[in-house]
Amino acid sequence: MVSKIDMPDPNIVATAKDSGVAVLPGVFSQSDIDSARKLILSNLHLMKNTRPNPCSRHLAGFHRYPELEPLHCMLTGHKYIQSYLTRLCGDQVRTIGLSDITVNRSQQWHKDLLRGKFRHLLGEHSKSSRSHGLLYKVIVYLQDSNSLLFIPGSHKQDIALDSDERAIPKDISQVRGISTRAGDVVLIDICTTHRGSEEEAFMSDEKAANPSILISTVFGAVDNEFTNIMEAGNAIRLSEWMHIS
Ligand SMILES: O=C(O)CCC(=O)C(=O)O
Repeated sequence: MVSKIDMPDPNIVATAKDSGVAVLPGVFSQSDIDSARKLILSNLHLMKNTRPNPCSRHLAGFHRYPELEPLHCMLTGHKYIQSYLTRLCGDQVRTIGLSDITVNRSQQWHKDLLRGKFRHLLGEHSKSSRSHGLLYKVIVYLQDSNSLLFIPGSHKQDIALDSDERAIPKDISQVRGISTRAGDVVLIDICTTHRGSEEEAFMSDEKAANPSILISTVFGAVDNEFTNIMEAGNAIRLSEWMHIS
C-alpha cells in the first residue's frame, strides 16, 4: 500500500503553485499543539514586544534557542510536510534561518521577501515574477485561526518592496481568507502578498489570557541561488532585529 507520506495530494500541490497558499489538514495532534503552546508560554522571556499591545511577543530566528529547537524540528522533521516541500521546491530542501514565533502579533500586508532597506540584497530576485515557486514558508497556528488573508496569484506579481504600503490590495474583492484548525499546516510561497490580524484583534483580556500563537520557518532547494540570497540577506536583517529593544 502507498502511504500518505509518499503521496502528496496533487490538488494541494497545484493549489500551492497556482494560488501561492495551500493547507495540509490535520498534520499535528491536539497534544502536539498543547505541548508546543506550553513550551512557548514558558519561554516568553526570550521574546520581544514589538507592537503597541503589551501582550504581543515576537522571536525571530527561534531555531537558534536550544529551549525552542524542538519546535523547529516539529516543522522540519515531519515526513509528510517534507514530502510537499520536495514536490514544490526540489528533491533536496533546507531551511534558511528565517524562522519566527509570534504571540498576539498583528501583521499588515506584505510579502515575505527582504523589504525596505534590505530589498537591494535580493538583486533580480526582488521580482516575484522571477522568484515565485522556489521558497515556501511553513506556518502552524497553535489554535484555530482565520487571521491569514492573501491575494491568490500575487506570488507571480511584482510590487515595489520599498514600503509595505505597496502591498495593500487596491481591489479588496481579490482578498481570500484561510481558516485553519489547530494542527493544520499552511504552505505559503514567500512571494505571496498576505497579512495577519489587525492590532485591535489582540486588545482583549481573553487574548491576554489565551494568546494566538504561530510558529513558522522557510524552506528552499539546496544549491539554489534564491535560497542562498534570501538566507544571506535574512542573516543581516536578523542581526539588526537582535538590537531592537
Ligand atoms: O498572523 C498571521 O496570520 C500571518 C502571519 C504572517 O504574515 C507571516 O508569518 O508572514
